[in-house]
Amino acid sequence: RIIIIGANGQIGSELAVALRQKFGTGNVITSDIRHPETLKEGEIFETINVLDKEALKSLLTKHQPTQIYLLAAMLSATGEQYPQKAWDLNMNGLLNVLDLALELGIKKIFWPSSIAVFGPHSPKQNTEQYCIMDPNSIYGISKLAGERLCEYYHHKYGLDIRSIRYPGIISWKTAPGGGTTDYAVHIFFEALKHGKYSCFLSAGTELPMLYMEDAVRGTIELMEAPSENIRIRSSYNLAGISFTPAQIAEEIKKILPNFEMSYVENDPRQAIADSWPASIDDSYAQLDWGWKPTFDLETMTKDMIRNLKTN
Ligand code: VAH
Repeated sequence: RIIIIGANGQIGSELAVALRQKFGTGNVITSDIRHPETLKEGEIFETINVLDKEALKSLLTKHQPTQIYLLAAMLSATGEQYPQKAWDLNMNGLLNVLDLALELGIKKIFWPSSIAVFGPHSPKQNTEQYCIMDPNSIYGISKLAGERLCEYYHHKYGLDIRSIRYPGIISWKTAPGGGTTDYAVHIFFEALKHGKYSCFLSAGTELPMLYMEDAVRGTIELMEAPSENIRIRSSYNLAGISFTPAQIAEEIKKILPNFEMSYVENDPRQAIADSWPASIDDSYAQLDWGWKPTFDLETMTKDMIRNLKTN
């Protein structure tokens, strides 16, 4: 039995689909702070605020999950508008889950970190698993602190918690909320709706990205791997596709020749993006649990446009 906390979000909503397919709809409980608009036959949803530890304890006691996926968090751009709230949600939400998992004997936990844990002095290209990490966004700081907590709870209490440093995730089903990499999702919606997009990052801003299908598959592969193979108990680097706004615009133009791309200067998200790596070295994930991406920029672009046109 699995519970997903933060199931309405960009990643949570698609993990819910994949986990229901894998384990059966009745074995996956989705939860978030607000009830979703639609629920299909047999789907279980619980409204929960991950900061309300008592409510969370009764929810976990009621459903007795063997796995928790904690996807509730405030992302980088919104975090810079409400730093105290971002720290509170990202840190105390995680602490509540870690402590309750210990108290209730819940075996396995997934918690997402991010390439946002790297900062201005981290290597920019092929950023290694272990290197200088000086994040300067509150989101990145909370994710770095969260990684340290996860590793600590594993070594001190034997908690089987697993984590991935997600790149920017690109998907068409649920729009992301408040991220710096969201341009790479918005561009597709705008290209199809208006034939043009005004990008809030500069043309040459290269960032590590990952298509949602690869992200969901990789997450479940990590969670299914034998515990003894998992050497990294902070969070695994994971690489997908690195590209710039100019490169993805060119790829879209191959399918929509009239698409027009323009750029907005001085958006606050530019400084966040400039502090992050351009590409990631994910050799530990490849070695420990056989990770490899399947989508490249061309196949992702085709798949995004095909799905947005038909859904
Ligand atoms: C964000 N999409 O932009 C998230 C992610 C690496 C980026 O953490 O904040």
